[in-house]
Amino acid sequence: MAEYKLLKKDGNAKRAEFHTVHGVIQTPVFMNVGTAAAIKGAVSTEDLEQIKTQVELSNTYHLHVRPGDDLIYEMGGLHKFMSWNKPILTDSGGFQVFSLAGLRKIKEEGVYFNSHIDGRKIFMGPEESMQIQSNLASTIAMAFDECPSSVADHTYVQNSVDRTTRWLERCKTEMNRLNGLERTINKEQLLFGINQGAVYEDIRIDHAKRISEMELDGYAVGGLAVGETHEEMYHILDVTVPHLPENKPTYLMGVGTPANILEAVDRGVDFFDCVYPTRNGRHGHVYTNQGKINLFNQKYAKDARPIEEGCQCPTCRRYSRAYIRHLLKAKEMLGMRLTVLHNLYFYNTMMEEIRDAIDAGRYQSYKEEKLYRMAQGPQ
Ligand code: PRF
Ligand code: ZN
Repeated sequence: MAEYKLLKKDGNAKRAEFHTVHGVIQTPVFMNVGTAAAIKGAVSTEDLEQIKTQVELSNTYHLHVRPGDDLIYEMGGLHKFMSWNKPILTDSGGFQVFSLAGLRKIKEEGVYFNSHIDGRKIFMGPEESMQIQSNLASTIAMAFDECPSSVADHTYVQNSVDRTTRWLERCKTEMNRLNGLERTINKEQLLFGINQGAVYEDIRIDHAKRISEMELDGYAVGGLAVGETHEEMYHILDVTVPHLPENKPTYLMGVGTPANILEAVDRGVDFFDCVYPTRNGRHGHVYTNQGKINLFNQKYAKDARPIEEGCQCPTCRRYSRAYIRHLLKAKEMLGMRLTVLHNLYFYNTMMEEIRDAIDAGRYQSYKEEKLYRMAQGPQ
């Protein structure tokens, strides 16, 4: 059984340790996204150990389509397959099916859709998602949910969330069954439920209360950062998080910018994931304490400074903005690798600062200063 030890609260910000079979996660934590069991940008598992990564995140849907979860099961599970022995969280496929797959049909039993790789017809429901995640043998499996559009009407969202709740019950039953099977690689696989409800307070709160009674290992807030404003997102967190169990991890899915993370921590969230640091890095956008800079900009052509003065990441300890800019422009793979390593290190280091600030009971002043500095703009 996993154990969530709440070490300290500073306002609503939580500082905790989450003990799993694959080691202890210090929270608040940013999980590094490796959709298809690889961090995009030629970042290796060895690299992850250099840039303070605590949790790697992969996707059920992508790995099911290619190379197949049965193949990964035969190879001994995702940890062995990618040679990473720390915690792995797998997203359930629900969200990826809705955002990626072509033609799809949502039914009570699950979702029918076409693969984004070869167009073949696939069915995924709560049981299938749990079976795939059990084959992958991740540390934490996510419940199979529907993420309704941020502009869906109240009736649609209410019906969708009711179905997501029924799916969650099926996920829990199936996960318990799978964890009891002899063939299962990780018999202590954990299950996080997902709160939905778009921007409707009443649906969010009611759903949070319902899933809180289900004794899950953690609780995610899904369906945010999908088109609503930042203020709407913060408001939904303000009203929803207080109805989720304080003595369990709270995970805000797919969020976000450094500012989003600072605000969400202040509202009690302690797990995050987002493609921004990797995606932005691949496009030459790198984070500094004075905000993001674009290395394609001509003004960095002869800039001998590292991306961030004093940064201890493998990139900044050795390479200049000018060199990385050249690599990116020449489309050398090394360029993306160096920017992604810096960006992930930046996020992981910010999370470390956040934890230190909560420990010291100075989260408010840390947050305000960090937000102020990042808003100053680059030098
Ligand atoms: N559900 C799942 N994964 C997700 C989301 C969701 O709502 C989001 C929304 N930001 C990101 N990833 N299962
Ligand atoms: Zn750096």
